[in-house]
Amino acid sequence: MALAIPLVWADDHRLHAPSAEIWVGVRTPAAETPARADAIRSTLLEAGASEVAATPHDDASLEAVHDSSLLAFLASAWADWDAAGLPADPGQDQVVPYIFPHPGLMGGLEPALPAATWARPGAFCFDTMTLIGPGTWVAARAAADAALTAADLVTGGAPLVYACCRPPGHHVTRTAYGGSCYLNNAAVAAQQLRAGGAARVAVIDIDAHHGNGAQSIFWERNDVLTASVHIDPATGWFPHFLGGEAERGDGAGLGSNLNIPLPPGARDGEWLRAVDVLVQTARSSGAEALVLALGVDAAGGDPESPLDVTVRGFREAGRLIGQPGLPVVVVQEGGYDLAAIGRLVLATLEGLQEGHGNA
Ligand code: SP5
Ligand code: ZN
Repeated sequence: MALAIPLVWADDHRLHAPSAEIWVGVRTPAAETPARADAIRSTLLEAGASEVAATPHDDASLEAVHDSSLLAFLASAWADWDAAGLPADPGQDQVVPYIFPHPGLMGGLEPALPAATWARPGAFCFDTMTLIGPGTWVAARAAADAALTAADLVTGGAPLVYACCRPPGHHVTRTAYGGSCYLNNAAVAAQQLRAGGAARVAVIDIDAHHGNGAQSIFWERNDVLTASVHIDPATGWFPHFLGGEAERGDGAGLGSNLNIPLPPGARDGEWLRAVDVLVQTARSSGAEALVLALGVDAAGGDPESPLDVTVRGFREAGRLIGQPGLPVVVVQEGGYDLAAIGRLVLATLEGLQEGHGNA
């Protein structure tokens, strides 16, 4: 049976091709590469998926979840870096932060935007691994457009749509980027579903890493439930400072955030029980539509996580998420095993279609 879930695609993802990540001060090979999305696309097309081109959306859709100062920084960061001569001296051709307005530095004072071009990235970026090159903004914008296009299709009545977003997005907060992410595609999609008339939406994040971005963006809101299963950051994994089960939201959003951290080596059984809890929580929250932040880096063999989920596990996760019969916007997040990424995404989408029974 051909895959009935359409693939929303933007060629412009290839314009973002970071040559490295700076990790503990060392230049290491980039894990988040153009080959990832190209591998997923060819697997899905082979499985008979139809392809829809991402359509451009205006900045209002981004401003609903991101500060305009973050958007303005991202849009001009590389051009500013280049204009400041940094590619020639000291010889860094991508935007990398070096000083951060750490809360312990500022003591509660509001940081002003630094005059020096090389000091500005730290005001918006929380790690050293998320580099900006000449095509990063156009690519990140295209990924958000893919998520928005998928959300529009779902608002228009499509039951299940997959957006092949790259670069990924789930680590980005309202004001700060990092974790190989620049714009929070899943949050943008959730907000777009709300604007399209869904009274409540749930973001279910099964990427191996904590979905700290949507957690933060919707922290005080109860119209968007955020729920994430991930490698326990307390066992030594990114994003290190967030992702514990005590984080439940605040104010009106208290109880509308759910984290299920798992230990290294967790396999299908434990992971699927957690996925099921996320799905049941989304269902009982009254969500009328779901956003699935689909990272496949929880798979055994992925270089960026010690979780040990199989292809069958991902298929079953898809089935569980499809079962409530809610419309789902699927947004691509991580997954770094190039040999496996296509079949992991395909298995999840096949499971989703099967569980939904209505694609
Ligand atoms: C979207 C997504 O999955 N982002 C996760 C990024 C987590 N990266 C953490 C990298 C930690 C250091 N890895 C060492 C290998 C350096 N190439
Ligand atoms: Zn991840």
